[in-house]
Amino acid sequence: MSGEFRFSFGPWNIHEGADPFGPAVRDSIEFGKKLKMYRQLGFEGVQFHDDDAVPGMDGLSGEQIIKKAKEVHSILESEGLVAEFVAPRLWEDARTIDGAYTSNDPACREYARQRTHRTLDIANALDTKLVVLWLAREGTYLREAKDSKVAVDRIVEAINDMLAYNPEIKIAIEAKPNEPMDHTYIPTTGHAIALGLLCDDPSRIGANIESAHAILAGLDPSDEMGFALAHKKLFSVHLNDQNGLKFDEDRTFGAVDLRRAFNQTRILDQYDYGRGGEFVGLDVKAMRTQKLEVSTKHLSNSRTIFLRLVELARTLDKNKVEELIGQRDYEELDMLIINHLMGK
Ligand code: XUL
Ligand code: MN
Repeated sequence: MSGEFRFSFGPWNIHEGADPFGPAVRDSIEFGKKLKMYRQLGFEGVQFHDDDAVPGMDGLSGEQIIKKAKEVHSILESEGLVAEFVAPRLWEDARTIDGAYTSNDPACREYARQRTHRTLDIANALDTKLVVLWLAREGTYLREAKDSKVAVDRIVEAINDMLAYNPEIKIAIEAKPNEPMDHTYIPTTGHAIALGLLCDDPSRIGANIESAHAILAGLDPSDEMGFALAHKKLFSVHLNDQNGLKFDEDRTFGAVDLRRAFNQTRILDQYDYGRGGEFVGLDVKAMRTQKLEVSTKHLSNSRTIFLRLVELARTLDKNKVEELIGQRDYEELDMLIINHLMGK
């Protein structure tokens, strides 16, 4: 079964363990070394923030940025890897403190626009047509501080500008309800798809669904995926897990709630996710307690769990499921699923 899915992750998923309350606990692994780990871990797709590919890009000219991104593309080729997507990192610069596209300050919005153009140049140099938009600070801590109607208009304007800048790119919006903001303007997949309908070419706007983000919105990730699949909008996924409504934990896929993970693999497999070239993307972090030499297990374990759950989805007795649905015996259906997950 393995081999039907292509897997991806971003270099930030191998990290040093810093959190808001404490510094790094592991040494950094140099970018080139991380790329060498991809194939060994069973991955062929690399997800990028723009400055993962071109660090310090705000201090470089447009030409310098493209040159550096092309160098990264050559390294990818030599490692047998491809870039899945590039995402503008619009939440660290001082000019994005109050949001990027939705900032109240026109000079800050202009910075975001220019930075996004460079992101698209990088995507082009890395030979990917997919751009992910995690709209990190497009929200508020204080409802009265920004106008939510104007904010949506401004995000639409920014997306239209991207669509016009490169007529070939597709944009996957990664919805998240909170963190770093109290509330964001695009909290769920439904919001992302509806936002796309306001844009100049809705066919080029879809979603990147992260399991943890859906859970933080109080939703079931597999239902979010079903919604996107029904709209033909599931451009990518960020599989991981999450223990309740707290900070974004980015746990190993399936490590918290195996059944919830099973339902995600089941719907993805059932509706041929990946056949159109989509990657099974992971956005997982090693626990802070993990020692450096074993700090990539969360990635290979997530992949293994995904593939085992695909097998379980395929070996589930479908006739029995249909029969129990017909009888409306959902208690027995519940037991069937539990038994199946327990190997009984
Ligand atoms: C944030 C998050 C990001 C995006 C890419 O919660 O998931 O890493 O996936 O910008
Ligand atoms: Mn993510």
